[in-house]
Amino acid sequence: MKRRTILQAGTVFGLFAMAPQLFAAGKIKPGAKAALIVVDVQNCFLDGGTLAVKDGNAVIPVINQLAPMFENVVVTQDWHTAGHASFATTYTGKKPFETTKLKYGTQVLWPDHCVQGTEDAELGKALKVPTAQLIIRKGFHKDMDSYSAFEEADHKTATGLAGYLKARGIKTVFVTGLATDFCVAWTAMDARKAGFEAYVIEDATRGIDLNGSVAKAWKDMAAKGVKRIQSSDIASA
Ligand code: VGL
Ligand code: ZN
Repeated sequence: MKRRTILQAGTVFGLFAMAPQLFAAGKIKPGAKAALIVVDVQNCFLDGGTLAVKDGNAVIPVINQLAPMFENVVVTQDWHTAGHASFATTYTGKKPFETTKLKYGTQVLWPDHCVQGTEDAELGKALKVPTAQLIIRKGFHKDMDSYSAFEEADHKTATGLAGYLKARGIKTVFVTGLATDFCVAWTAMDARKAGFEAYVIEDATRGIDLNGSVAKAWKDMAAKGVKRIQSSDIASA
């Protein structure tokens, strides 16, 4: 009994010793080697948008509160061409939320959304992340989608985000935004693939949920070592 207590205490001590900057009164302190990634908080995914995510606007106050706790903030925008390969209207006889086979695999077909240069593709007006250092746009190749902020749907074409983060000495990413089951999940999992530690801040995300895709996304993310936390787990510097 006594021996066991000592072993457990040792393990906890070990955790603190390995990553002291990460733990402060049980909270995570992001620090200089962490980045907040704000995924696709654009009009298209907000109330009244072309692909509005249910309750999507609820992520905005949470992200606005988190952003000042991070030294590094990256924002993404879904940024499609007109007639994009992910739009149902590009194909005859296809409806939104059906799928088609493209060169790189199965593609869900969406309503036309987030077209480059339109009001629909602008960042949500209520989003306040003035300290963001990079806005990365994705999904701009007409024939290929890109849910992930790291690589496009062929799982080969890089967006450049991994290189940018690595060049800046960033080791950990905290992913927020829309939608949990598509761009947030793919971004978090590709962050792991690129060698980053990855957290998803659950209350700073909302999902589309096609046939249980939110539950599946959490399961897939856990399998890849993505950690699921709440905004209250983060401490300001
Ligand atoms: C997204 C569907 C299509 C997303 C983007 O941001 O999660 N979802 N394009
Ligand atoms: Zn899209």
